Amino acid sequence: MSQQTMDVSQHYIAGEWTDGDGEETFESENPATGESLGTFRQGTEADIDRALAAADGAFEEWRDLSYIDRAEYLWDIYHELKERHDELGRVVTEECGKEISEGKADVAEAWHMVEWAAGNARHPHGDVVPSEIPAKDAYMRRKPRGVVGCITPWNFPVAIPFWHMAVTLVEGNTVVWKPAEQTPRCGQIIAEMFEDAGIPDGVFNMVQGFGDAGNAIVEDERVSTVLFTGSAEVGHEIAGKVGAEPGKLAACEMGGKNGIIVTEQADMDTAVHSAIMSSFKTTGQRCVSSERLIVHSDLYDEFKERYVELAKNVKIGDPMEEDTFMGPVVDESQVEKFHKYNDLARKEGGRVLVDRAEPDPAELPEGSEGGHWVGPFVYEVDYDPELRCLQEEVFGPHVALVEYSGDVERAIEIHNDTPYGLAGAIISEDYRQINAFRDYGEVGLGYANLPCIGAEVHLPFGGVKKSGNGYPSAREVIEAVTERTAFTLNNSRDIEMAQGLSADI
Ligand code: UN1
Repeated sequence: MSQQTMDVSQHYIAGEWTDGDGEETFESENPATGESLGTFRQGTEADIDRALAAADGAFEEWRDLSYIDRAEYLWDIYHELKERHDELGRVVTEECGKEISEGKADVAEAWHMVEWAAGNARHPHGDVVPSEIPAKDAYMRRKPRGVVGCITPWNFPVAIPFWHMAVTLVEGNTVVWKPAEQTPRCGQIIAEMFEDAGIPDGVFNMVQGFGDAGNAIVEDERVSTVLFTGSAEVGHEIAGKVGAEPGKLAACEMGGKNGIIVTEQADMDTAVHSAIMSSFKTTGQRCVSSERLIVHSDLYDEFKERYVELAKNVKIGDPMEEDTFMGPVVDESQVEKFHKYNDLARKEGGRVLVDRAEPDPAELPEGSEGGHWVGPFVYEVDYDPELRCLQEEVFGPHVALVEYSGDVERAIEIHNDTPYGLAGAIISEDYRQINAFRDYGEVGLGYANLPCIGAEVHLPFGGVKKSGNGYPSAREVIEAVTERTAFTLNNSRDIEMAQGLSADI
């Protein structure tokens, strides 16, 4: 039965929609209004167990298909994502609150990833390696690892599931996926797409739910790789657990306290626009959003004036409207965290420049009383490595301006002074400064004269330091979901060995 006709949406396990084991349900909520978007079954450990058994059982047959046959299922989904671009973009916006151009971009990013993964099926999948011995062929081949557990966040509820799953499936693994509890409807629609594409039963399984369901995936011995994108707290816990089990892998991409350096050689328009985009798009809720702007004293006052002017005026409003710049944050816990960090910044000596933290209800859309609304909070603070407001991720439109003087090395030092290292940017017309940041900026994703958001899917996406261990995304995910076999073949009857080793007995 189609999921759309059910009162309570189900899990998709072993090619069937099922209520699962538990009695409990939860609601998906529109963060702009608080309205319910549907009721969903809450997955239990027993549901995860069944899903893993299905994935495990389906693995051998799926693995034995050709890459190209496996990719065919993904091509169907690619076309469906494209055809339903506007409609799905609206679903994304309705469920996670980001404004509509971003809702649609989320869907586009998903099909870009599917295109990359499915197209990759016709590319070489290994290396031919020279041998010391002329009669020997040597090469590296990839093999799927088995059952892959995917745990994805709400802020890219369509794109990130495909970052995890598209390459993973084309490589011949099977999947158990837990969508974010804030965006179960996107999870359900994606599961329907896999069903419509006719993917063999058990190859793709989706269980809705919370942390306990995610944990059941992480801890199960049938899972060979865990892919996680989300908070640092959960990611570090997963990495710790999985790391303790030999043979199992985790690739986790977590948050950041991302910074933008504006040097004395910056073009001011580029600086101001890059900073505004990086701090306020998605209402500051990208893992790559920038919460620190490190600006040279020569142009600090001018930058501050222009940035503050824009921050005071960006449109907070109905995320479904094309001219809205920022919508709500996803839920009340995000609102509380944001206010808590704004208070902390004040306590730590932050001088507030823009305080739209509680936006005027007059500027908000109808029904906003039930929603989760915040707005830009911008302050300047004297750099001090002890300040928590410069170290800890807020995940909201909370931005510190920090003035520096001296050379670019000083800016990079301030930039690197956080436990994180996901994304960062430098705004400068001087290639030497740019290259210094490229070489010494502690980031997985570096940008010059650009916002530090908006990575393309075929680039490696992941962080250094506490921002990640591994790349649960894009091109690099292949490393986490495949085994490498170094295979050598002797074309002669003589056994000749490497390093001059004799085979004489
Ligand atoms: C995230 O915020 O978790 O680079 C992912 C970007 C997007 C992905 C962001 N392509 O902004």
